[in-house]
Amino acid sequence: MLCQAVLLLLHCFASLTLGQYDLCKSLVSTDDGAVWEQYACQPKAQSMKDYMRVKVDPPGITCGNPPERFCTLENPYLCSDECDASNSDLAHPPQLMQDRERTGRITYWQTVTWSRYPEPLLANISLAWNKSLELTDDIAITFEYGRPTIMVLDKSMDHGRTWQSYQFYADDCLDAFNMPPKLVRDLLPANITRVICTEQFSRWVGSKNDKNVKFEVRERFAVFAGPRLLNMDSLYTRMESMKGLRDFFTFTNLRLRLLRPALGGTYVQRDNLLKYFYAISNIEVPARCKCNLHASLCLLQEGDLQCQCEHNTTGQDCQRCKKGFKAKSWKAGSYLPTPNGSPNTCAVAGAPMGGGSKPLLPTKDPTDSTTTPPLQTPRPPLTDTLPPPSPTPIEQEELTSIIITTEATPPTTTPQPITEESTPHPPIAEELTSPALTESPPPTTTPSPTDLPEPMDVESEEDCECYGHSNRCSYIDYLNIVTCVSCKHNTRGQNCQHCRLGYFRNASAELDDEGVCIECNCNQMGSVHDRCNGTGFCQCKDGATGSKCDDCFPGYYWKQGCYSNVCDEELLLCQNGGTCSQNQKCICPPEFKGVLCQQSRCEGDKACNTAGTAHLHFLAPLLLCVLLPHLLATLTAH
Ligand SMILES: *[C@@H]1O[C@H](CO)[C@@H](O)[C@H](O)[C@H]1NC(C)=O
Ligand SMILES: *[C@@H]1O[C@H](CO)[C@@H](O)[C@H](O)[C@H]1NC(C)=O
Ligand SMILES: *[C@@H]1O[C@H](CO)[C@@H](O)[C@H](O)[C@H]1NC(C)=O
Ligand SMILES: *[C@@H]1O[C@H](CO)[C@@H](O)[C@H](O)[C@H]1NC(C)=O
Ligand SMILES: *[C@@H]1O[C@H](CO)[C@@H](O)[C@H](O)[C@H]1NC(C)=O
Ligand SMILES: *[C@@H]1O[C@H](CO)[C@@H](O)[C@H](O)[C@H]1NC(C)=O
Ligand SMILES: [Ca+2]
Repeated sequence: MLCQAVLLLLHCFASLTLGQYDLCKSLVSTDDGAVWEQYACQPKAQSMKDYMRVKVDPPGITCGNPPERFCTLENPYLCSDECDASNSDLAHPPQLMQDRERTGRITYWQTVTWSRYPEPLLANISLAWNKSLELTDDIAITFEYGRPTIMVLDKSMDHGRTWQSYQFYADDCLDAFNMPPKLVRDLLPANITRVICTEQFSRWVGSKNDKNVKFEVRERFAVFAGPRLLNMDSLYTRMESMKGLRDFFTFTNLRLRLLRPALGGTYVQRDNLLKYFYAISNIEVPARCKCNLHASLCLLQEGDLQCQCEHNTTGQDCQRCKKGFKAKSWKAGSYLPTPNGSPNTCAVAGAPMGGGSKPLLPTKDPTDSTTTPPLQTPRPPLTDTLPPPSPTPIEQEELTSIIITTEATPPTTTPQPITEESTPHPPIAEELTSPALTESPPPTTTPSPTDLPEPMDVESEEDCECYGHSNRCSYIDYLNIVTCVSCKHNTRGQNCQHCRLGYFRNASAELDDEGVCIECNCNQMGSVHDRCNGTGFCQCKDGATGSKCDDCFPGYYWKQGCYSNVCDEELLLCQNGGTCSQNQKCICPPEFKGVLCQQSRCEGDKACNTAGTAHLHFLAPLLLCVLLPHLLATLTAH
């Protein structure tokens, strides 16, 4: 009965904490007694911002020395904030890109403003780990006052000796990099490692609406594992077979090259350069240590992350055999065959080369208590951010048989907090600076009427040019401009020379034509908003395409908007004889269930014999009871 209780407990822990390739070895009972089985294993995904070293360039790019005032793009007249490096409440040092913001206040690194326009405002952010890492989810960089209109993400795989571009970002890719704009989802599986330029994260949408610039890892994984990453086996299989795929996600350093700040959807207005700068509040890098599938733990030691190598390998990345083992027998572990992979253990010097996927037989009596490792208690997730994309549950039979784990000790060193949390900003009186005369077009967000003097009607006709869309002008003393009022025919602007939002310019009509502005007519379900660009193209939601966003990309189906295919004939095949209905669902034969009919309905040992796991039935409850004292000791010690 006790044994059953422990089994139950094990069950719970296992299903909470174990994913695929989480274990390097386990003790299994066979006809010959208990033996160690070895598996390919990898550490869990973590939030790597905790371990990164940040450097910004050029020197003097961080604001506050000397203290400087800055404005915002949304309201260029409101310049109430100040950056002062000598005052901890008003300083914006680089560490604020990686802090945990425990007080709930958003903290950010900020640069000087673009006061030296037209000289470009350039900044480099270098992130170093001194450890090979593998991305497990999207990199997300959060910009607080608008995303840059041009930037590049670079990576290095050799500790910064050589660099390569990872992704280009621009509001106009052709103009900035002479590259056609692309989306990850447009890439074919064979091209998924292609370096692209994307416009998705650089266009002006307001500084509050979308603050993140991403490097899309999840979307690339989804090409192989399906939209919800359910078919991880397929991804892991590709990792082994597709040249360059694993390396594509591997890095030791990252570098952001910021080349032009947010401009607020228009061009640079030279008379108010205090609203142009970069501000980053967070850099999220979800990744795992690269340990060549030879370690399930990666710990901070002497300031650096280190794989805790198994399979008689050693080195920071478990990249060679331990002393006393044949150097030439080293091989990275393999994800194949699924689900446990191959450990490719190092061969003892003097012994024939081996390894492969065959489990190694034990050399010691596992019941000898001195060699029996303690049960590892479940580690709490290290981050509260993105979960590792490894949802494949371990088979039930396996759970009950896997007891054991690595010999490594749990982390004792935890990352130090980077800075002391500074106290919140004291409220600063809002203040208007002297008004700036804007070059046309005027900003779409005008200062609130209560802040501005009333415009006066203009009597003289001569300054009032409205291209026939209005016959009335106002003089705004405050801005010293004459502007048309009540522009008709869906026009707007100082001279009614622009189209209202939601309309675009009719190329074949003169400026004074009543039909000069054509309605965008964006499909409500398919587009992000009802505005379009100068040639009538709407901005489409994920999956939608066409000038009005009323079509779907391949791999998506239309149902009041575009949704990713649940199944198709290519990558998302319904399994076990299921048929795909309108790309929306698999119709499964009665014995199978799951999105892709991948799961058998029969549970447990009710006449469902799956090859490969059969030997695990040999697990003797006796073994568990032998280990019970250890289990209980470990459990109660926490
Ligand atoms: C950023 O890094 C690149 C590549 O090393 C270098 O060419 C450039 O001068 C750097 N820019 C700044 C502002 O330091
Ligand atoms: C990087 O890590 C290696 C291995 O842990 C260590 O020997 C080396 O000193 C580290 N280098 C730096 C610059 O921290
Ligand atoms: C994908 O690669 C093929 C050849 O490898 C090429 O013809 C095609 O244009 C590529 N597609 C994209 C979207 O880069
Ligand atoms: C590693 O080497 C040690 C010492 O020779 C041996 O006891 C152990 O079983 C080996 N482990 C593996 C996974 O081969
Ligand atoms: C564009 O302008 C031309 C010339 O005035 C006019 O004939 C045409 O109808 C306009 N197009 C639309 C879609 O309004
Ligand atoms: C509008 O967008 C379409 C599709 O993205 C593009 O081909 C066209 O050049 C754009 N027009 C302008 C004026 O930006
Ligand atoms: Ca922060």
